[in-house]
Amino acid sequence: MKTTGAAVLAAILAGGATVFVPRVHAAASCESLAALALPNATITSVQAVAAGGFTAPGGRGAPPAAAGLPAFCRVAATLKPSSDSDIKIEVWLPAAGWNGRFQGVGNGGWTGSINYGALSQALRSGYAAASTDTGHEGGSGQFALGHPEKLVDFGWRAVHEMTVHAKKVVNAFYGSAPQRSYWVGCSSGGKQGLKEAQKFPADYDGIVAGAPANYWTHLVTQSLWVAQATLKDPAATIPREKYAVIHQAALKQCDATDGVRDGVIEDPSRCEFDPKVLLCQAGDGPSCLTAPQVAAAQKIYATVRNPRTRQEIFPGLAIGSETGWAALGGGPRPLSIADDHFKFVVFKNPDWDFRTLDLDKDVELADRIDRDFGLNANDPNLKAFAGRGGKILMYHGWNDQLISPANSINYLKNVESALGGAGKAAGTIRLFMVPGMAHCAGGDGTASFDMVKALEQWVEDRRPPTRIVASRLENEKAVRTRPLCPFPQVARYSGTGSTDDAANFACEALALR
Ligand SMILES: [Ca+2]
Repeated sequence: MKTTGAAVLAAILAGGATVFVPRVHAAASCESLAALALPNATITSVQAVAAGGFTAPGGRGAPPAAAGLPAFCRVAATLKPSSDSDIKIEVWLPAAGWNGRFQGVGNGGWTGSINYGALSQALRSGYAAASTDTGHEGGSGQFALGHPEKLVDFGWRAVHEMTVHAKKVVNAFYGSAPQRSYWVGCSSGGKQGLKEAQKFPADYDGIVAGAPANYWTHLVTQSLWVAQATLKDPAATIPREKYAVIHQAALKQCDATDGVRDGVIEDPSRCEFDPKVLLCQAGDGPSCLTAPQVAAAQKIYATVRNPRTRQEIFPGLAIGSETGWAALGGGPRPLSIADDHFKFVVFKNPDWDFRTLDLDKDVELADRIDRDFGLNANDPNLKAFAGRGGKILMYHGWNDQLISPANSINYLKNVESALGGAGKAAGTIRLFMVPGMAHCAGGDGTASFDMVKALEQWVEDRRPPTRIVASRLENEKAVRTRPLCPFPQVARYSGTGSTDDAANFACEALALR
């Protein structure tokens, strides 16, 4: 591959424009990147991958998203910003048709692996892209035991280091730096994106942060609060067969309040539902809840508070999320992501028992310890990022079964206060709630949408997203479309035409309840 710098120059001259014209071909050969010198980093392999030729390492095969990928240059490196660091990264560079942009992609849970699915998606759209395992292997939090530097890597350092090094690799390959850089992630990936905006505002021009796990210490507390509510006393355990019963009762109460009876609650915060309506008249039964089960359900919806100060720790799951309750409350063990944090980070004791979690002193301890590691990404001060013109597009499914959607609303409101009000903040950060969507994907709503495109239009064309059309796919066919609206707006049906067509809905701000 040879540079076509002359062709690029000719294109610019012919158009007389100052707009970016991406290079179609690389400036350097893929193989030559092996000799690239990066500080505190070793390039471990470079490989010119032919179209359709990608296979993931370790015999894991390629993820479905990687089928039929175009040709690319695959660079793997190990980064060591501390003596105990062992951060793996991969940078994927389209061999042709680079769109001039860089995309960092996020992970889930405790991370611990390169996200090949997300890399594939980015590559297919023409991006140079990078992913990191954040410095350890596997999805458990056990790596943190005795490895404080690895915990820092997981907390924030791996993503930042990856970003800095990946941009150098991009520059070396194409002979020009990326014109724009974007972060795309959900769950832990959403947290990683927000951390970048807070701590390294120059790393990205735009960030897609889905269902962010950004108030990590309090999120894991709420997860264990649900486990305590449902698993501590076997009588309080809600049998999984009853989730659908509770869900139907919630829908009966709240579905039609948005004007459309469609099995989806547009804004659960505008409806009240008390599972007490399901209390068994006598004994137990498949379509009712015993008194201890009612109490457990009430706790799942409840805002978790410090029992002494009554201060909010973390909001509860939303009305509508019931069919996903097994994730936090189905047992027999609590969610391991949450359990691991207290076992390996807070108490450094693999035998620690979640039943003993103290919502006052243990949460305070978790917060104090986190000051050294920075797993939390809830700093609302985005002034530096906003000052550079950076944009954040957040989204969160209302039926999220793992991370309360109200946490994203809380973070948005905190940023609005820090940036001088909702009006000013809307120039930097917008949140799109997704009715019916579960954690990052799936569920009963319209969970298929293109946040990256909406973000690019905002960053590059100065067109802020006011409405993002989402689809519900069945057998890869759209059976319903709906607009997603910038919070606090909701989609309102016009009253005529199909309720499966987004054209018959408008984003409106309703009076606060
Ligand atoms: Ca509805």
